[in-house]
Formats: sequence, C-alpha cells, structure tokens
Amino acid sequence: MTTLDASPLAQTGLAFPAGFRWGTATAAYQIEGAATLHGRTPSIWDTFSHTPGRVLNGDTGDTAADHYHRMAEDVALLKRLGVSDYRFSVAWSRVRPTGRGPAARRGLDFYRRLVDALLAAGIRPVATLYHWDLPQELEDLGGWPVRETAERFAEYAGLVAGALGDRVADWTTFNEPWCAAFLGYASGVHAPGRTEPEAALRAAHHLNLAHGLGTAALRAVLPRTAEVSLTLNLHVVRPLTRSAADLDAVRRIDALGNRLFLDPVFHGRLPEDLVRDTAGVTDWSFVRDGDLAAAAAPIDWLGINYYAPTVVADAGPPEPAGALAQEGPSPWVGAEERVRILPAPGPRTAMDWPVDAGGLHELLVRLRDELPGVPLMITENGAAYADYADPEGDVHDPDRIGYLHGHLASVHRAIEDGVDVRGYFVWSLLDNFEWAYGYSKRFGLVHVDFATQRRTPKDSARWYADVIARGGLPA
Ligand code: IFM
Repeated sequence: MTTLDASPLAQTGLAFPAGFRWGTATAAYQIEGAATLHGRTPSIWDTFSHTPGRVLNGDTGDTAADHYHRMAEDVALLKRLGVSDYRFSVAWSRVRPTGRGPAARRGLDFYRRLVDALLAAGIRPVATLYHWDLPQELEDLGGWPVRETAERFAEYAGLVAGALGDRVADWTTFNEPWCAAFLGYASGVHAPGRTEPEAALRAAHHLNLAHGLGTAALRAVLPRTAEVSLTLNLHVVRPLTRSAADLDAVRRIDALGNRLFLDPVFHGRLPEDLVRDTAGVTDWSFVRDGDLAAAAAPIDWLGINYYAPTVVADAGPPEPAGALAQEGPSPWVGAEERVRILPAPGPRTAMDWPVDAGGLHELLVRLRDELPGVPLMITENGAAYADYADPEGDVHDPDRIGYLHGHLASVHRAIEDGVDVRGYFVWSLLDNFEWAYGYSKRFGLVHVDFATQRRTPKDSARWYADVIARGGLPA
C-alpha cells in the first residue's frame, strides 16, 4: 500500500501490537453535503443549521466537504495515509427518507459504492448507524424522548445491515448518545435545540434502548462473524479539591456522563444514585419492564471518543439572585445547581479544550478494571487548530502532531498496563462541519478549502502515515 512520503524509519520508539487497527473517522452530516439529492429528506441538523442563530456564521451542512461527490478522491486519500480502517456514518434520512418510509435505493447505493471503494483499497469499513442526524419527521413525532423512535431505529439498523452486511464486518449503533440526549434536549446547543430536562433523560433512556434493539436487529441480519459496538464519549471527571463536596460533584457528573450509559448497556440497570438525584425532574416511569435487559444486548467492543478531561467542584451555597451570569441551560440535568464545571488547566486547542493525554490513559485503565473482557477501540481522538495553507500551499500543524503523539503514547502505556485496546481512529480525516461551530474549527488531517473543495494533506497526515507505516510512534 502506498503512503504519504513515509520515510524508511528504524523500528524505534513505541511499537503497537501486530494487527492494531489504524484509522480515521468522519460523520455523514459533517462531510457529505448533497442534502437534498436522491430522495434524502431533512434531518434535525438540516433544520437546526437553517434556523438563524443556531450555528456560527449561519453555516449549514448543505455542501459540507462535498464528500457525496468526492468519495473516490477521499478514499484515495485514505489509501495514501495507509489506514487499515475507516469509520464513517450512514445518514438515516438518505437511506430511509422520513425515517419510516421505504428504503431509498440511490441512498443505499452511495454507501455500497463507498464500501466497495474502501474494500478495493484494502481498507476495512466501520459503519456507524447514528451520528446525530435524526430524520426531522421522527423529531416531529417526538424525537428521542419517545420510545417509538427506538423502534424505528431498530428497523433502520436491520435495513442498512441487509444492504451492506455482506461487505461490512464492523457496526456501531450510536456515536456519543450523551451528546444526542443532553446537548440536543437539555442545553439545546445541538439539534433539535430543545431545552427540556425531563425530555433529555427520556432521550438518554430511549437511546440506550435503541442501541439494544438495534444490536438485536443487526445480529438477526448479519453474519455471525460481524462485530457490533457502541461508541461513548466517556467523561474523565476530576475534582477541583479532594473535599467530600467536590468528590460528590464528580459522582454526579460521572453518573450523568458515564454510568447512565455504561450501566444499562453492560449491566442492564440504571445507576441508583442518578435516579435519586434526578427525582425532582422525573420518576423514570417511562422505563418499561424489559427495557434495560434489551439495552444490555451483548456487544463485541466498546468505542471510546476522548478529547479532554472535565474539572468539577461543588457549587457551594446558592448565589444571591442575579449574581451568576448563566450561559444558557445546562446539559447536566439534576446537577445544575450542585456542580460547577471549571476550566481545566493546560494548553488549549482551538475548541478551548485542554490538552491532557493522561486523561485518556486514566479512562482506559478505569474501563479495564470496570469492564473486564470488553475490548476497546479509540473511535475518535484529535484536535482542532487554526490551520491555514501557506503561500506554498502547505499546511503546517505541529500542535496537532504533538496532540496525537501524546495521546497515542497514552494508548500505548494503557496497552502495556493490560488494557485491551484494538485500534485508534483520528478525528478526523477531513476538515468538516463542526456542528454549532460550523466551518470555523478544523479537525482534519486533510485541509479542505471550502470555497474550492481542494483537499491538502497537512503535515499531520504525513506524520500519521509514517506512524502507521512503522506500526508505532517514533522515539
Ligand atoms: O466533530 C465531533 C464529532 O462529530 C463527535 N465527536 C467530537 C467531534 C469534535 O467535536
């Protein structure tokens, strides 16, 4: 396989295990564009991005990185990187318009062509079924807060598996259900932009249920060798001090950010402390008998998306009315008044997120201890920086290289510590539509000039190609 100028380097530095999977990740709405082509109907992100004031600069995913039309060029970029794997998502409203109508042949054909191109390039496709783009019609019927959405998801999962299951061996039901539930329905900074705390808890439950029903639907259709997974953005939560109050703040955020998903999926139960803490918001009576057992359908590996840790402290006594400048509704349902989220120390990325590679090691070791026997995959890790093409047309991004190097070293240390990490996917292959930030944040290994759609591999792309070629990090 060709690589991006990978120089023949001595096998020094940190070698990863043979068979370690090296990839990059993307998501449909962030790169595809072609928002109205071939029967695709609007998703909640089309509606949200077209609503004035929701996305920075009024950006939308209408064209995005035009991947729908430039798929072959993008697969060629992946081939030059030398990745073994590529993680993409399927747009529900492209393959089953309206979320519940008949399948759209041309929509499915696009993903068939993508998968065929990947396989021809020797790249293993890893398909995610849901990366936040719920068909708008299903939101109009209530969205994730209603259980029928989970049933529709299972139908959709079976439909896509029926179309692609002969050539895709790796399936992920959901990407970051925490974001879909709490940014979509509590803080409202993501689509559909609702700010209803109880709806957010309902959404979280129905996302867990949909994951379980979807897993069963996939297993019913896929060959036995297929692998089914879920990707969570687990939070590394650190206390400001070791005081009992600050440690309790950690417990609350850990319950909402982590255990609300881990406990149903791996243990078929809800965290008792969370049910208690949220008693003022809901009585959880929307959880029906059998739901939690369904959510716990066994999976083959857990995907982890990690970017940065969170520092929290007890909120202290209530401030006098008007003393706190609130920045809009909180995603932390039931913990808003008890917990302060604080800026973590350290250098920052363009997202203003701290760079803290140690947090990834901490998270992986925790999962080794709490979920023995569950293989892990780093399905997203990466950083946004203010990249630009210089007069020679080159894009120098040393900070991204430093970020990726540090985090891969953390993954390596975790493997040495006995964590079963099977692979690592850089977020992202391309600069893309970064949700509420529009095109203002660049996460790609490949720079995209959104006026011309010209792709330019950044220095980090050459660096990653070299890492893949040598199977590890340089010394
Ligand atoms: O761009 C997102 C992606 O869609 C989900 N995980 C985090 C990335 C960076 O914010």
